[in-house]
Amino acid sequence: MKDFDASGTLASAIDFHLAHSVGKTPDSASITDWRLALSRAVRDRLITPWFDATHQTYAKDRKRVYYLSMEFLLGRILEDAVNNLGLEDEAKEALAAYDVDFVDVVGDEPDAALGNGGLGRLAACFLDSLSCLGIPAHGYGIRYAHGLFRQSFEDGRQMEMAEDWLRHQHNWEFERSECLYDIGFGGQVTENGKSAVWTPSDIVMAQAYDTPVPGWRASWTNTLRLWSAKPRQIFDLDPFNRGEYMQAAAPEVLAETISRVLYPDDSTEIGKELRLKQEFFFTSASLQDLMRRFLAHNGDLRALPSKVAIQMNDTHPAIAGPELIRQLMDVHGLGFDAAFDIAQGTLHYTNHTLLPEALEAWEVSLMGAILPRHMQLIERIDDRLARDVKASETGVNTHIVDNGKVNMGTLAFTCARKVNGVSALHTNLMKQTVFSDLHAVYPDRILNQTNGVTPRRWVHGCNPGLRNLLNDTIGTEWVRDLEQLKRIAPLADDPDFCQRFMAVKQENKRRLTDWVSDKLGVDIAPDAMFDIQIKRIHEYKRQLMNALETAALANAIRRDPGAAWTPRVKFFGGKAAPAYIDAKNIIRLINDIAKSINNDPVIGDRLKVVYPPNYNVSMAEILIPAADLSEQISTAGKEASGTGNMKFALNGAVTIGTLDGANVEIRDCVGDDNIYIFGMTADQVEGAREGYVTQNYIDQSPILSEVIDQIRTGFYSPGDPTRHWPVLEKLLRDDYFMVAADFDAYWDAQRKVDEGFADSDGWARMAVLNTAHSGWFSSDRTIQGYADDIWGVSSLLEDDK
Ligand code: NBX
Repeated sequence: MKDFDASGTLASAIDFHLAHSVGKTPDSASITDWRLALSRAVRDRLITPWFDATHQTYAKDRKRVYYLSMEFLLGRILEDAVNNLGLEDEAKEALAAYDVDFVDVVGDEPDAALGNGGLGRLAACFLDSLSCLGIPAHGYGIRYAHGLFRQSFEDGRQMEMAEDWLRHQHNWEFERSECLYDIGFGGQVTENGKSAVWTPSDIVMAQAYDTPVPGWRASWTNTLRLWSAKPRQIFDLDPFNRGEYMQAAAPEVLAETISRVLYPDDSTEIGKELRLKQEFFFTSASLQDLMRRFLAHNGDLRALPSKVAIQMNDTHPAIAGPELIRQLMDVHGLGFDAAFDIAQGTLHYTNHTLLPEALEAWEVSLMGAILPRHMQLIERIDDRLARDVKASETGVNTHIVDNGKVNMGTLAFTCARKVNGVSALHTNLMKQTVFSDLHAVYPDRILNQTNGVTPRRWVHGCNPGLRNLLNDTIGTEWVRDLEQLKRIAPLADDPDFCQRFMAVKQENKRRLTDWVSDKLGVDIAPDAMFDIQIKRIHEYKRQLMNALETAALANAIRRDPGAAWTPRVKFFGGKAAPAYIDAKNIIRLINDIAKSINNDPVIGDRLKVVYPPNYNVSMAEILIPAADLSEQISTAGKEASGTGNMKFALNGAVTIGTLDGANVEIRDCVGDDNIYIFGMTADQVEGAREGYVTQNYIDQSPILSEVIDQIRTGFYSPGDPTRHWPVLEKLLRDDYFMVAADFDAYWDAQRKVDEGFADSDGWARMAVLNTAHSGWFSSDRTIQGYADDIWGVSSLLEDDK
C-alpha cells in the first residue's frame, strides 16, 4: 500500500498548513488559525491508516458492521486524534516554538454536539472501540447543521440558544459531493402484481460527509458517514421565471430543513412529521449505501446476513426493517418472505429506555402519508408477527399496529435477529415488562450488553495525571486492555501510592477550581469534597432530591456552624429539554438554592453549590477527573444503564447511588465497602406505588419537611415567594419518581459519605479501588460482546498476528 503520509515533522506540517490551508503567517495567526493548521497536519497522518483499513476490508471481504444512530455526541475531535496518534509532545513543542499553548489550541474547537446525552455519547465511544479493536465498521448518522442547543441562565432560568458548530470550518470531514441518494416522501403506491411501485411526491437527496475515526495509535481507522440533506432541484424554474425568487427557492429550503437541527428531547416521544422524516432520511440513505457496497462484491442477496450486521441504536432507525424489505422487494425483486428473512438476519436492535413516555409510536395516518409503501409493509410484518405468536402457543396478544399507532419498539424487535438491553438489570426488566410478550414468543432474542466507555477519552485524554501514574505503575497496555487496572488494587494498601493517587486528584480539583473561578467568578476550596451530578435534567434522575438534600444540609450547618462539617462543593450540570417545564422549574430552584447558600456567611466554605451553564462533553472532561463523589441517584428501575457513572468510577470517584442500571454492576465490581448504596430497589419501587402519598413521607421526615416549608414560604426566592410552588405542587400531587420516599435514606447515606471523606486514608483506599475495579466498564469489552454474541464479526488486526 502506498504511503500517503506527509513526510517531515509535525512542526513542518503545521507550518505548511498554516500557510497553504489557512493562508496565514505565524505572526498574524489567531488561536483558531493554529487549530485549523494543527487539525490539518494531524488529519494528514490519518490518511494512510484509513486507506489501509479500507483496502484490507475490501480485500478480505469479511462481515462488516453498520451502526445506525440518530446521534453521535463526539465532543472535540482534535485532542482525541492527537492522543490516539501519540502526537501530544510533538504538537506541544511545535506550537510552543511560536509561543502558542497547545491547551488553548485544542480548547478552541467547538464540541460536535450531535446528540442529547448517554445514547449519543455511547455511539461515539462505540466508534472509538470499533476502530481500536480493528472491526470493519461504519457509523451512519445525520450531519445536523445545529447540534444540541447552548444553555445559559438568566435569573436562574434556562435559556436556549442555537448551536452553530459549522460556522467555523470543520476540517475533519471529507465532503463526498458524488455520494448522493434520493430519499422519497409521500405520494402513491401502485400495486403491480406481486411488486409495488412507490411514486413519492417529494424527493430530497442525502449527501455523504466522511470523518475518519482512528483507533489507538491508528492501527485501524473506520469511517463515520453523516448525511446532509440537499435539494434535488435548487430552483423551481417556473416561479423563478415569473420573478418570484423567494418561492423559487422553496424546494431548497424545504430539503435542507431535514438535516438542519437535532431534536433536543431525550426522553419524550416527539411525534412530529419532521422527526419521522429525519429518521427515514438517514436510515434509507445508509441502507442504500451499504447495499451498493454489498452488491459491488456479491451477487447473491441471500448472503447479506453473512456479510453485513446492522445495529439500530434505539428505535430511531427502526424504519430500517420495512425500508430494507422495500429495497429487497421493490428494487431487487424478492418476495416478501425472502426479503423479511434477509432483513431479519441482518438487523439488530438496542433498547435504551423502558419509560413509556419515551417509547416511539407513530400515528398510522402520519406514517401512511409520509411513507405509504412502508405502512403497507409494516402491516405485512405485523401479519408475520401474528403468525409467530400463534405458532408459539403462548396466548399473548401483541401487535405492531395498535390503537391507530405504529409501535416502533415492537417493529424493531420483530425485524431484529437480536435485541439487547444496556445493563443486566435493564435487560431483565425488558424481559419482565415492556417486552414480556415478545420475549415469550422469541425467548432467545433478548440479551444483555452492559454499556462501557472509551478509556482513551475518559481516562487517558481527560486525566493526564492519572494516565502518567498508571503508566509509571503498570505500563501503558491498560489503554487497550482496561482490565489491567486490577493490577493497582494491591496498591490501595500502599500509603505512598495512595498519596500519589490523591495528589493527582488534588491537581485535577485545582484545575477545576481555577476553571470555576475563571468562568463563573465563584471561589471554591480544592480541599472540600467535590460532589458532582452531571447529566440531562429529568425527574427520574432526581436532581430535585439532590437539591433538597443540599438545602437540608445548609439548614443543618446554619443550626450548628461550629460542628465538624466535611466541607463540600456540590456541582450540578445539565440541560433540560426546552419543552420540559417541570425539569426547567427544577433548574431554577437549584440556581436559587445555590445563590442563597453561596451568599450565606454563616455557611461559608462548608458548602458551596456550583451549576455551570451549558454542560457538554468537554465540560465533563474537566469535571469528572476532579470528582470525589459521583451522584447516581435515579429511581431504581428507571435509568437503563448510565455511562457517566462508569466514567466517574474509573477516575477514582466514589459513587453514591441507587441499585439502578449499571450502578448494580459497579457495586459488584468495586465491592459494597467502596460504594454508598441507598434507597428502594426496583422491586420495592413498584411495590410502593399503590397508595403512595407524598405527604406521608414528608410528614415522617422533619428534615425534608423543613426544606419543603422553606420553599413554600419563599426562603429561596425572596421577593417572589410563589416562584417554586409548581415544583412543590408536582411533588405533592405526583411524586412518580419517589423523591420523598427515598429522601431520608439518601440523607443518611450522605452523612456516611461525610464521615468517609473525613477519613482521608480510608477515602483514598476507596478511590484507588474504584479505579482498579472499573476496567470491566471499557467500551472495548462491550464492543467485543456485540461482536461475539450479536454480530458474529472479528477483528481484522488479529489476521496480522
Ligand atoms: O442511553 C440513555 C439512557 O437513559 C442511559 O441510561 C443509558 O446509559 C444511555 C446509553 O445506553 N438514553 C438516552 O440518552 N436517550 C436519549 O438521549 C434520547 C434521545 C432522543 C430520543 C430519545 C432518547 N428521542
